[in-house]
Amino acid sequence: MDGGELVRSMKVVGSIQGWRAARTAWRGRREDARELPPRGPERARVPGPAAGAEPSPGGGTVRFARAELHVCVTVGGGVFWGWDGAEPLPSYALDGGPPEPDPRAALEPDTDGGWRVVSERVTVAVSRHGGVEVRTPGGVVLRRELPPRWWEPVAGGPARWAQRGEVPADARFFGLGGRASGPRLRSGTYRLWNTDPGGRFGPDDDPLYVTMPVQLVVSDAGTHLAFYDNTWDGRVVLREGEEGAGSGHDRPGTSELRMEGGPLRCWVVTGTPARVLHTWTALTGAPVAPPSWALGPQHARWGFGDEREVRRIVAGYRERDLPLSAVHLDIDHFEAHQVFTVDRERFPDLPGLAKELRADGVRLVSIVDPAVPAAPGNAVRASGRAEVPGGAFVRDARGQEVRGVVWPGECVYPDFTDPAVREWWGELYEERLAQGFSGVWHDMNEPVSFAPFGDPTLPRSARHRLEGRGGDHREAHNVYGLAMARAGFEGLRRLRPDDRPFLFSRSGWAGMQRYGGTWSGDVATGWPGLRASLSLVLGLGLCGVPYSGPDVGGFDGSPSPELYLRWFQLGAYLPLFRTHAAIDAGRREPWEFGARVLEHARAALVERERLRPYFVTLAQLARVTGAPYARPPWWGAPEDRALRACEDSFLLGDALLVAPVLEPGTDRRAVRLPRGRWYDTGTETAYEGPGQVLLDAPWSRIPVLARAGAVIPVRGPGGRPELEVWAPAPGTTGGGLVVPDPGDGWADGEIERYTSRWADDGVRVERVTDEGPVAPRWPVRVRGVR
Ligand code: NBV
Repeated sequence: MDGGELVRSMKVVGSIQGWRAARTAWRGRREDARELPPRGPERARVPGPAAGAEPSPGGGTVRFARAELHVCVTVGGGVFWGWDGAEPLPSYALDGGPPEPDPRAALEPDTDGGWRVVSERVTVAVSRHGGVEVRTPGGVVLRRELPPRWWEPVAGGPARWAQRGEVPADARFFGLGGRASGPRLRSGTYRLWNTDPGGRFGPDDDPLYVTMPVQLVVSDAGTHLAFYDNTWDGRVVLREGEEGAGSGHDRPGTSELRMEGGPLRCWVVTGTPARVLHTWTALTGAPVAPPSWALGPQHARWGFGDEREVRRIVAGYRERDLPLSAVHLDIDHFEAHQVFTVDRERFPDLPGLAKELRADGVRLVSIVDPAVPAAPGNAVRASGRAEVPGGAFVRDARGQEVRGVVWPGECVYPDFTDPAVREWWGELYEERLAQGFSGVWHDMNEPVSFAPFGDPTLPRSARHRLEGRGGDHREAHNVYGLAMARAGFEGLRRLRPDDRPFLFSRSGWAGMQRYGGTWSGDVATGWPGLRASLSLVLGLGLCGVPYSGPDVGGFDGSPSPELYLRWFQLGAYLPLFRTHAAIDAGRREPWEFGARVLEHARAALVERERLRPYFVTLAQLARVTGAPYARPPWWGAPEDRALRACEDSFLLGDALLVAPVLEPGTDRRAVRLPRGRWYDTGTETAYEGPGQVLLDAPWSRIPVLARAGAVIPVRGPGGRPELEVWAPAPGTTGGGLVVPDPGDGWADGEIERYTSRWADDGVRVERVTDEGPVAPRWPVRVRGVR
């Protein structure tokens, strides 16, 4: 079948699908109407006045007339509070149990009739009406939550609640998962409900696939992260504050969270951005480092068609001397779009193909969709019914398997919130491994069921096991992708205990970094889509998910050569560097856009490979520290307001400042520099920050600056590792951390610490050890010395 035929056949399938989708959407709506009747009259409640308090480790419980609040400061300096008996567990976000309470923190009466907990890193004050303030040790307020409000249905059922918080007038909001309009989240409403926007999305589309009730807030007073551990549907209304220009009439920034149900509990973590991310990933789990090959260039497309085309693409890279690390096969390699199958006509010998590509240094990655065809002959469905007690699939309140419509037609959905289902599903990856795949790419796991109207997902009344507690899709929806990632990750780890799994997932929630990364999803081809793809990577990184990247070139249509090139140049500096496109979109191979684009795309690919040891270092450091590889420019200087406003560049680790071109017709662009000396890596010209400089951005490269003193591990001539060292500014010193590749197993990388300084004979670089400074392990090349 050629591409045209494929698109046509998809349209025919589309019409049958359309009819089925309409039918399932109606059924879902009927089921919801029966099981989730309208809430009816509600009673509003506020905590009322404080009536007393009892201390407990790390804090205590304050009793109010109509509610109670438990506050606890933990050893890492994280603050937890929960209303009405809400405790840290159970939680899908936390990695194991919560940290221990800080033994030195205790609840004590405050001056105004309230209580407070004073600890080394943070003070929490509870007002006598149930407001909660988080202050720095110096007493500056970082966040003030007003007393919450609940609305309880008179006839029973989950209470809705709202909590309004205030932050300093100068504060800026980031995070909330992957948002296309950021990275700075402007005043507006952001929904917390993982959603496939359908087809493609631009900066105005919200919500998207990964939403999280995680806010990172940066202000002059300090940085904090607030996490409302609640998986239900909700909305966050953000309003940036205004400063009264010294008049003393500042209007604080506000964040109002309204949830449809679930516990009212919150974690707040304070400190520098680095400290905040460290504490956050200590709480929710270390980001698993992808194997080194997954830090190289990757090529995907929906609709390669057959193995000949895959070979043609790989040969195209090789013949043109373009590095390539992996090729991803989409749903078109399945038999009739059914997960865990192979279309043997088009891919007669997948293990053979995988072996052949592997010999060329190219891995195969497979898409995995959660929906399993409901057709009686489907082996996965039969096994899910037979092997999991009670069956593996989500059921409705009357015990019937819930059906949805996806690519293979009518489908059923594994209930990944059941440990037995996760275990069963994980075993299915054996088939993928046997086909020769080295990694997996989870798609459609919001989860999606095509719907001509309403929400394209499962009915809200669908039942889930929720680790044995039982509940419905209102609670399980947002963690469906997270739990699927856990199933895949743990399955792969059991099946190949010596290999670190490579997994990335379209949907997810707080904590997904424990199992892998994510990607942009179907970002619209166009300059706004290019900008949105940077916003997503930066926002997710601040929520603890450091490994992600866009569909380079955009998902749909055909980018102009210029747009493709600029996307490619940005992608080369992002953790997941992968071209991808829809089945009916134009080509995305670097040689399809003319000789000029090919030459510059090659330069970007070569530079990415040269920087591979640096990416390995960043992946290992992310695991240990939680710091994302790609960070907003204010990362090291959150007090610099001009940097806080800067959304068109990012820091790659500590050493590099990357300034992608995000607009057409550009050959120069302004770059805002953090303090200190920075070298344009293209010309080695030095610039002094803080401030703004205008730099050349010809088609051949985007501005990338190196921090003076930086020590960057790179692949030198002949592929040998070397240290690229950028001369410190006179009178200053520098340095950097290097983690040599520990391989694709579970060995922890050993962190090497280097210093750089001027000595009589030039720039001297030393490795710091317990025994004192020693010579670096790798050859050193000094740059930036004129
Ligand atoms: O599997 C097909 C596509 C995939 O190429 C894309 O990357 C995913 O985001 N998938 C969505 C399903 C089809 C969407 C129209």
